[in-house]
Amino acid sequence: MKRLLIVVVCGVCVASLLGVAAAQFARTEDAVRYRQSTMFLIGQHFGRIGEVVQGRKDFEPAAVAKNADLVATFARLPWDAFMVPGSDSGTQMRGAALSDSDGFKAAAANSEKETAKLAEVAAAGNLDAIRAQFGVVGQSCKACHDKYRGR
Ligand code: ASC
Repeated sequence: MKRLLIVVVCGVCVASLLGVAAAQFARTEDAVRYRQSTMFLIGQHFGRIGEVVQGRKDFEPAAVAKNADLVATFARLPWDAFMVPGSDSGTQMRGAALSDSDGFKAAAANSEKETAKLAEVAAAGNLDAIRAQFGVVGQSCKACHDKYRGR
């Protein structure tokens, strides 16, 4: 009985170590919801910065800095949720994100890097510099979407 317990416990430990991304989510649909929720939040807060850099809203440096900080934080979150096998089914995610996971991770890392830089630039409060880095972040979003997001 004791031996069986040890075997079961060890089995669970090994399974959880091997599971990596999948193990972080109880169900495939949790991974989908997690990344879609995160992307929604990124869109909301990046969009608010967009309204300012495009001249549709007044420039309030503290508000832009807060939004950029949130975008940089959220941009660190969703990538593992794309690495769950089968989670592309019925979503806008293309299977290429899984089959070319190195390319996907590189594109994700670039977005993390550029959003972190946007947060830094926004904290300094120069609108022209914010506008320029906003464009760089937008390109990093687009580069990934072009390859790994369906329409
Ligand atoms: C956005 C948004 C995206 C990106 C992308 C940048 O504001 O919702 O998906 O920027 O359009 O090219």
